[in-house]
Amino acid sequence: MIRSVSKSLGPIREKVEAGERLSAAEAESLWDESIDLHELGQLANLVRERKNGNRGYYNINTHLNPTNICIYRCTFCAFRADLREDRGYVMSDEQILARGREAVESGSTEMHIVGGLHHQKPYEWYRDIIAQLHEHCPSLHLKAWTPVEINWFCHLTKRSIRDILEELKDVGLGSLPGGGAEIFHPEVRDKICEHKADTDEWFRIHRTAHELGLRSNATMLYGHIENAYHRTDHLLRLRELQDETGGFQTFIPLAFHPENTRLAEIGKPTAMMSLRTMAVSRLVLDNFDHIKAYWIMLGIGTAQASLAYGADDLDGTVRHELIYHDAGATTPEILSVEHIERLIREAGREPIERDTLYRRVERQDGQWKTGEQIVTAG
Ligand code: V47
Repeated sequence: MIRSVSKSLGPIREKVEAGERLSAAEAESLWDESIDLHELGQLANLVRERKNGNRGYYNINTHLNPTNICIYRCTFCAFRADLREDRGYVMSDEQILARGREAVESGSTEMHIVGGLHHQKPYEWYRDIIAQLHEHCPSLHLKAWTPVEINWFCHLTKRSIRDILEELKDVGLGSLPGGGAEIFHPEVRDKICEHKADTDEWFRIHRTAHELGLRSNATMLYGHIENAYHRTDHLLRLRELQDETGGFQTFIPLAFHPENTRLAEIGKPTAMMSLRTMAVSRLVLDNFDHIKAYWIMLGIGTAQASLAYGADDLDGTVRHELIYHDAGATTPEILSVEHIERLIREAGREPIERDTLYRRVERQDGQWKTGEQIVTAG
């Protein structure tokens, strides 16, 4: 087969091998499709192995989306509903607690909680979801509410970010998930989600969370109307806050799923685009310990391949995911531990069950405990 001549990574390779940081121009150049994807992947893999050795992480987790009713109409979202729509729902306290108990019984160490901004629900409803779950299911780490919700709580209560986050932490909030980031650059953000928490607010909330000792994640929604410049800008903004606080744990590139959204005419990003995004993220975010390949939206095959293109984590077994499945994700709703471990082993990695804070989970006779912190180098 004749392949077109690809551009060499040249000086970028030398910099990465020497452990030096890439400039903005170098970072942007990595999106050029004439740069050989496999060479890029090899370089990302070097960083991945330097930081995380041969480990392939996963956790046992459950999702909870207490309501899909939302005041916002983000163009990429298939999950939201209006109050009067048949598909609109709000979970009762009993249903939420039943989910918590089911999570504990099924061995979950984490509950990932996000949802719509319901205009008739006060801040206290959202706060008490955390308080009640923490009271009745204290072993579950509650990774909950993105800056979009926190910003809404501040708006509802006229209280400061710090005040809200301190209270949520006191009642049981464990960390913040990475959602609501979408694309930070206003040229894109103003077109896809103009009303919700803006970029400065997103960063202010994560910075405050980190100052309060809460760890958090970050995401990037790619494969819609953004381009290489916007994606690079997104990664560089994250790298800057991470230099300042060190509070991010994981970066999760999220492949856009167009079905049932207002951007339905756009095709899904290809596997090649997803692998390139994984590799570029690993190379640019030199101060992030982990890059996650979220199998639910990547598809199982691409997620597994990502373990050789910079990613070190497959997220979890996952239960009750709605946001991507409403947008046409065809992945299963849950993977068994055996299945996820097999995927990691087949990729040549050693499966490690971790908790949300990347501590090794040890299980015996139906019980689990967290062992030592897994040390990430570099
Ligand atoms: O912010 C919504 C994205 C995010 C679509 O922190 C869509 O461990 C693709 O943040 N197609 C929420 N993406 C999910 C999220 C997340 C997922 C997994 C792990 C973690 C973590 C966080 O989902 C939203 C938005 O960017 N999203 N609709 C869609 N149609």
